[in-house]
Amino acid sequence: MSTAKKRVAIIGAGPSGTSCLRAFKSAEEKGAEIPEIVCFEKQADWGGLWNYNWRTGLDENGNAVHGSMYRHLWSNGPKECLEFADYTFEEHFGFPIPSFPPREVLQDYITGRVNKSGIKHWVRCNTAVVTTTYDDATGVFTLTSKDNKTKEEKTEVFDYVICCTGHFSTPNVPSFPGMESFCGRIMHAHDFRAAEEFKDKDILVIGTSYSAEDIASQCYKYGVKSVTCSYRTAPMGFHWPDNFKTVPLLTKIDPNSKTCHFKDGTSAEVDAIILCTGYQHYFPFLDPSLQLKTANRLHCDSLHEGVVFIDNPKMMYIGMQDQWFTFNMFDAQAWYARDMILGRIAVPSKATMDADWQKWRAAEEAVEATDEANIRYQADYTERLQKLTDYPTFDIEGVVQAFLEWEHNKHENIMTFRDKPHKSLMTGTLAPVHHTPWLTAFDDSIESYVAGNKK
Ligand code: FAD
Ligand code: NA0
Repeated sequence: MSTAKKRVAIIGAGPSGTSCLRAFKSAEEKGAEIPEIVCFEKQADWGGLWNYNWRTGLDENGNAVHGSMYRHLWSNGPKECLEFADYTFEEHFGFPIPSFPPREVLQDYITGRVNKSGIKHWVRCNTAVVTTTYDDATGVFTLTSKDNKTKEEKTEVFDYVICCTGHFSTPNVPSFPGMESFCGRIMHAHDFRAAEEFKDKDILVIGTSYSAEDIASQCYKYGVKSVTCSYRTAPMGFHWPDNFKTVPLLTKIDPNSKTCHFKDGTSAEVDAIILCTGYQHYFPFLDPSLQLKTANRLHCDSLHEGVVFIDNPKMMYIGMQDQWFTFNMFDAQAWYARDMILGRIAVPSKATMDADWQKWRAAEEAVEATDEANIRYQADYTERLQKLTDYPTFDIEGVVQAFLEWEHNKHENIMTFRDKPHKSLMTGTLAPVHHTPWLTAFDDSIESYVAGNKK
């Protein structure tokens, strides 16, 4: 059956959305007839949260700022673990570059692949999806979007919707007794933009995952006086510099003061509290019956193969998992979603999807609480999907080994792991060592990072 007249809405043009665009373009380049694609992006350009925005709170149009990205961010994992199998860093830049690129370099890489395909006309920038409903009788979605510039709304009909809006945008903000009269600054990681404001300050970081780890490290790099790291479940376990201390959870703050008390009876005076307490999956632009409700986990609730919304298989989600694998996992998911839409993969019955979902949930729950076991679970998932489509095969076990090497380097020295080179699983090239150690490298520009490493 021809799919030429079908219409697919992709919501969001970040890494997940651009993976979908690339997947459809790749099928077209190989001679397939593809549906009409419309990708809605509420920001002024594509790139998702890699498209840095200095704003916090509301944007220039009065909408919640999407980005949680900060100015001096350098990749937390080796670029070799997220490299696209169909577009290598070496192909993009023309020569090998080091392993932990700053934000701007990764943005250039993500958008470079899709720019090359000439498909930007599929993307409507500055256009936010405001509502999406599904009609069982007609079997189509009605989607309303709003042009941020003209404020005009447009309602259209689509056969499929792929939600690619990310899930690190709407903060999870717990409250602790005494916050209301704390005499310093309280912020969530979502609003952190640069570490300079914390130079010579005493800060309290709550949380133990990537935001906590990296924001604490950034503040050290930019001259913080002290960092107190507070954990709920377990400490981060790194060898931190001497001006760090680790304490259990914050219990209360003395009234009208900067004195914070912790579960072990200790206290600290701090100038700022940075809540690195994660994010919520939040899709207010979808009818409640289409909304994914899940925690940040490896096997999301309600999604067949982590992609297809079981209650309505024409609704799909990309990139909703807790993430070790990122860009190449989004690709594997996008190729899978595309092939379901093109009819190359049959949509299983609801009973089959439910049974399958239970199986992978049981497997997820049986995963040992170690980084290696979690990485392997996501590696197996990515490999399973990748084998179902024509997405180029790559050495996924090699990626696992690179992650383990990276974990080892972090535990050896959390301030120097970014100075270590990793080997590309796509080209076999060992990355050059960056010209300046991360801790003393204050130029995050693409010129310094890329051209500065050209031999
Ligand atoms: P996003 O990048 O968030 O993109 C979603 C897009 O959807 C945005 O452009 C947004 O404007 C758009 N959108 C949202 N709502 C609407 C709407 N209603 N209508 C239209 N458009 C909409 N991963 C790594 O691999 N390495 C890293 O170093 C790394 N660092 C990170 C640092 C931070 C601070 C955060 C928060 C995450 C980081 N990640 C990192 C993980 C990150 O999730 C992925 O790299 C990636 O950005 C996810 O892509 P996405 O397209 O799913 O979501
Ligand atoms: P993230 O660190 O923002 O990474 C998102 C953390 O919050 C957990 O430690 C959890 O503790 C804690 N927490 C939640 N509620 C709490 C509460 N009420 N009290 C105390 N602690 C609480 O979020 P999560 O979800 O990983 O951790 C939540 C993404 O951002 C990651 O995918 C990462 O890739 C990305 N990121 C990357 C970088 C870089 O690349 C930097 C920042 C963020 P507990 O007790 O549940 O363990 C450099």
